[in-house]
Amino acid sequence: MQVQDFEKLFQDRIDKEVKIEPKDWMPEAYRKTNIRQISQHAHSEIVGMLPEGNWISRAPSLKRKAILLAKVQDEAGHGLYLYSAAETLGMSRDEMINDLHSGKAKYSSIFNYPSLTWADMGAIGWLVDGAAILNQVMLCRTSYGPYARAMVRICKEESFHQRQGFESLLVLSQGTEEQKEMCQDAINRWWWPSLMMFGPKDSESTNSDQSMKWKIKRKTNDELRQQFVDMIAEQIKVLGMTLPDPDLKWNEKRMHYDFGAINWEEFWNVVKGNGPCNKQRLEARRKAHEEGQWVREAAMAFSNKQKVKASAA
Ligand code: FAQ
Repeated sequence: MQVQDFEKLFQDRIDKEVKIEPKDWMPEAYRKTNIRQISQHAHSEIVGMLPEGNWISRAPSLKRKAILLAKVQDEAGHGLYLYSAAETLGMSRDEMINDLHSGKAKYSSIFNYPSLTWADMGAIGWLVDGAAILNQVMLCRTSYGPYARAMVRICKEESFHQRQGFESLLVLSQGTEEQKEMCQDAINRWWWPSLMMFGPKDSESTNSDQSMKWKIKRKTNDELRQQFVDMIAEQIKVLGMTLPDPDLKWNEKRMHYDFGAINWEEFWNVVKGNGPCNKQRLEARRKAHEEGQWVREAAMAFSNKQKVKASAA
């Protein structure tokens, strides 16, 4: 059979909603784009622990601390599921991590913004996890089997993350004047970067067309972004707060909210490594990796010992 025949059979399977599994034939570009997306997703979960990790020791109560700690641990677990899913496509975890540390691999722009106050923990849970969920619910049906299955588990945890964020902001929104201001300020700072999480607008999205054909993505960046705006524009009413967008308005004709222009220059600047915290985030990850070297060595030594024992038995 010619390559074109394989490609046709492959596309037929995708069109029939049959999942692609690690040992199946796949076009090299399908493998590469999945490695790119899944590893970037994994890096985002791991780097994404940093803005919230910053507040674990300063949470205002034991209850809040336990919730935040559990959430940050969940993100670590998500990163590990996703690295495992990407490894099934033939790239080693070491290579992926080297690419993150060298700045070659991307991770979500959102984690390059600072978490300045306690209210940021609520805003991250509500807005950042809220945006992540919409994207990830779609990915539960992505065409690559190991990625889709990882997403099912991840989504269950993400919905708890979003709820705890909303509830934390709800408490602040009903508190003192100072707490209300802190709540509004956090929403103001996280709103626009959250909209950027969905990626460039469709007309600028280099990967979307092919990823939609291969059903890696099921909805475009702009479709998901609109879904997010429609959801949050309603939820904010419960908080009695406002979104920092004078152009946000229900459009009866479109049956969607209209919203203002996103600052794409800021987005690309952050993606290229020049956001407020890019350098700090990568330094923190490199340091954690170096400091964990002895743990990896000890684990390898233990595993080798077990293998020797097993072969002697
Ligand atoms: N940041 O052609 P497209 C989370 C890049 S998880 C940085 O549209 P694509 C959980 C893109 O890579 C959040 N770069 O790309 C959590 C591409 O460059 P490349 C992460 C971005 O892949 C919560 C170029 O721009 N979620 O938050 C961004 O078709 C709280 C052109 O873009 C995922 O990764 C961005 N925002 O669509 C953790 C979900 N957007 O690679 C802790 C999986 C785009 O060609 C605390 N990923 N770029 O050099 C996806 O669904 C997709 O990759 C998109 C982008 C939708 C992000």
